[in-house]
Amino acid sequence: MGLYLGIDASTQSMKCIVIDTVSGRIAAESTVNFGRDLPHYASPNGFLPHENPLVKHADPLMWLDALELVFRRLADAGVPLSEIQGISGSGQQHGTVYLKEEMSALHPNRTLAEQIRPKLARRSAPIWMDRSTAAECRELDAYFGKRIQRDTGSPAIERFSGPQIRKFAKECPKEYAETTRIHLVSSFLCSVLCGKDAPIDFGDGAGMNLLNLKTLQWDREIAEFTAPGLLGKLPEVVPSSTLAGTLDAYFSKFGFTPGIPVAAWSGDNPNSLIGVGAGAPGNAGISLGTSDTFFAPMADFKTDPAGYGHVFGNPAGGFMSLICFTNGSLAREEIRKEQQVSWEFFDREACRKTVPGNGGRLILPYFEPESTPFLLEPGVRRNYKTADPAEEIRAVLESQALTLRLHSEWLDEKFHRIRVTGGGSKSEGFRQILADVFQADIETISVTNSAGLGAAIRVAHTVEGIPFERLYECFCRAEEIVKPNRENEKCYDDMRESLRDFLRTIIQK
Ligand code: XUL
Repeated sequence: MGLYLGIDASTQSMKCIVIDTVSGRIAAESTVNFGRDLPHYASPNGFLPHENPLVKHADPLMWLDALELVFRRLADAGVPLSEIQGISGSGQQHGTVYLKEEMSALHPNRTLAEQIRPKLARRSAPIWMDRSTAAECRELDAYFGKRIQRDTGSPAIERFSGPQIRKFAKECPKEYAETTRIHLVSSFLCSVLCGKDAPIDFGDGAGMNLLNLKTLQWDREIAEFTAPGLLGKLPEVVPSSTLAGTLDAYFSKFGFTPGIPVAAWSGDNPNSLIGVGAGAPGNAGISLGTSDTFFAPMADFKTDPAGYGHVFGNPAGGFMSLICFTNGSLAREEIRKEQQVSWEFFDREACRKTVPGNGGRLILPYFEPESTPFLLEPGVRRNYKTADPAEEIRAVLESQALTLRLHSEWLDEKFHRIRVTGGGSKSEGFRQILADVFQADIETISVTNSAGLGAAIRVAHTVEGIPFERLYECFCRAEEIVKPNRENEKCYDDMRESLRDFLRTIIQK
């Protein structure tokens, strides 16, 4: 028992969280924001500027500098890093890093960026926000049809890794041929910690359109079609609770004990599932961030007939679903500004002074192209003509909650408890709407960095065999619980029908 470190390498920041399995407390946290702390990378939002708005790449050296800085901050804060007993991490999903030399033991006197730079076969890494691979997705669709989704858990999707790799192989065949290893963000950073090549776990590997979820092996045929010789360039794929290696001696400069275990990293969504304490079937998580996501463990492997939901490996065993709604807080914030109201207005006026059902008002507020439902043309559509600001805000919250419910119904599961995180979860009024729409308890937890916490919990579980349930008890206890109001069930059942009809009028897919 002791201290375990979870690292969260997200789109805009690198964060650390240290848990203490003896006291059951969070022992320390530290953050590096790419825009604020590493401005020379010119990536205020985590990606490099590009003339084509569909291209979103990041500089992997920025992540390495951030890793050094976030460790330095932990050490400077007096955290006893020599007592850390194991490390794991979480990476933004789908991004790919291309290496032409094997990852090897680190040199103590050169920075990580200095020594990894010559190993990069491609100076930048496409990330999940990249939307420039539509042609490659259609090629995969044309060749494999429905098999891509049936076997990998997701249809060919622009932000996924396989189409990114195919595009690179087509456009830069020489650099692709020189590439000997292709990592995800998660397995790349894990390899750096270990000073040797690390595996990809089932959680993050499933976000590539390359992992066959029926065999839990790379799909030979899909890999070969994606890019020539790709199978030989992919790391091994393993269950999440696997030791990837041990900590390279390089990190003793921050005070870590070299040789401590490093557990395989995973993607941010699989880690968050664990970090909100929802790894067992019957639970679900909703993250209300810039985008909203709905994720839940799956009792059995199945795919979304509508093609929106994804299936990833659940780090606690089996599978999990993930559904991503691009216009989450993004839309809430735009409508808030349009109505010239404050966030406090949401709870005080919009939720208290209006009634559930809101006269049947529904709004589809898409300010960016939406992934669920798939819509390339942004636009705000309403089924009503008039609404005062409070009714307008309630319409957004109810429509978003109903959309979350509608697009999670393919899971065919009654959720009794849903853990919510992210900025949007601060509104009690929104939580009540979610409780009534799902007829489930809506719970918040105190830790905001659920991905980092999930990684710390996973390594404690992997190294010491502490059961997940015991770790959830310590670190993921519910802070506030909002109970559903049964009287509102019928009204939201009816509105769900109207929403489905309304969506049918605008769907392009
Ligand atoms: C999930 C997805 C994002 C990224 C970045 O499919 O694209 O959630 O993992 O957070």
